[in-house]
Amino acid sequence: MSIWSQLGLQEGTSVLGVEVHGLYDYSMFIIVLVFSFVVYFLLKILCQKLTSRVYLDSQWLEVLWTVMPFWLLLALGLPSIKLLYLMDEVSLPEASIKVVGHQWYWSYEYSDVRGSSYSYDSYMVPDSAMEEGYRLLEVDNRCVVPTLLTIRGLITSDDVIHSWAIPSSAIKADGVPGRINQVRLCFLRSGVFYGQCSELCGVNHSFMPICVESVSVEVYSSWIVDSHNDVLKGVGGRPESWTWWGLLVAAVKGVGKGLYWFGWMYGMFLYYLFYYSFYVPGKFIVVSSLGFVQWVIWSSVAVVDWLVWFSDSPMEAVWYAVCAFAGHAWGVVVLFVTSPVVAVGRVIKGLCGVVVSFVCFSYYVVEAVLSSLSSFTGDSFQEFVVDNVRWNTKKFLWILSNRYKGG
Ligand SMILES: [Cu+2]
Repeated sequence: MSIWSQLGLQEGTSVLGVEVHGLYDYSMFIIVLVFSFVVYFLLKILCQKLTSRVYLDSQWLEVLWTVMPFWLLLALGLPSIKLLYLMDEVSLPEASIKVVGHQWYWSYEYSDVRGSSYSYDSYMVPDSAMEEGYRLLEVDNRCVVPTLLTIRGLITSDDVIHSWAIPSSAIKADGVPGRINQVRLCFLRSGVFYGQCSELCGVNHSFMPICVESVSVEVYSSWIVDSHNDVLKGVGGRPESWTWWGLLVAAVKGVGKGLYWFGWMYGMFLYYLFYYSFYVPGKFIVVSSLGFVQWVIWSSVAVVDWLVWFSDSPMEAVWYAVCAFAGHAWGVVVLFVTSPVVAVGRVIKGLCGVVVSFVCFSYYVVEAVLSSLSSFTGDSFQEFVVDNVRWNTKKFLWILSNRYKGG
């Protein structure tokens, strides 16, 4: 959360939070640079003795102050757009949490584990009941999420438009009645993270804070299964209602499905492996080298032929070579004179080839610069996140399956 006299953003608590923090620092660097530049010249102009009052125009200066801002704006805009699109990406979540905004409290619903629906309301703790925690930010029931596990947040509203926001993890999504917005909840560490409703929703808009508690996967899975068990017991159901026969059928079905998917994935893997490792490069090499090899062979034969001739009768061979070159040059002139359309067509074709290669090359360079620009986190950090999310996912599914068995 923010503290008094804090400059800059809160420390990131999700990958996107860290990325947004990086983007902020990066943008501030450019902005401060531009600002200092402008202030320097402003002062310089104010303090000078009008030595340039007859300076009328300068082409290169015009070009410079058009091109430089263009590149600066591109450097600011492109990484920002890339992050904006990444924010909408919810990749393969393990579970969903439904967040519903009300006037003026939030409610959280966990309904994709055990087939039951476990939900509760989250009200702000009023000053009179406050014992510890932060004023106007603490709630009676926090939204519980697992650490380093991908969870999907589904955000909607029951009455007017609200907005569910956690600044430190770069989450902000409007809760619109009749619509569902989704965000990715993947916190980097355990802790309590605060936010506030960010869409004016009525008189108590300032008093419906968001408080997320991120706990380890073990704690989360036990908590969610226990809560669902309580719900199921409450409605008279048996939480561990399973039979050996049902388990056997499910196991056979599961194994069948697994085999099918495994076979399919393996088939696709082999197909793409072959296609991209052998077929595409092979085709490229054969097609591109065939013409070249042909040209090299014919040219070598012609050169050797000519050398043999040269050793026999040098004058004749040299005279022939000169005539051949002159003939070629004459041929080009004749082509331009007799059929100018064909000649111009060939020239345009050649020029188009050059332009296309240049555009492709520039595109790849820009692409490389972009991908290096828009990531403000290092490789080791990304590896850490990916490894931990993968490990936590396994752990989560393993704990859940054990609990389903009634263990
Ligand atoms: Cu609000």
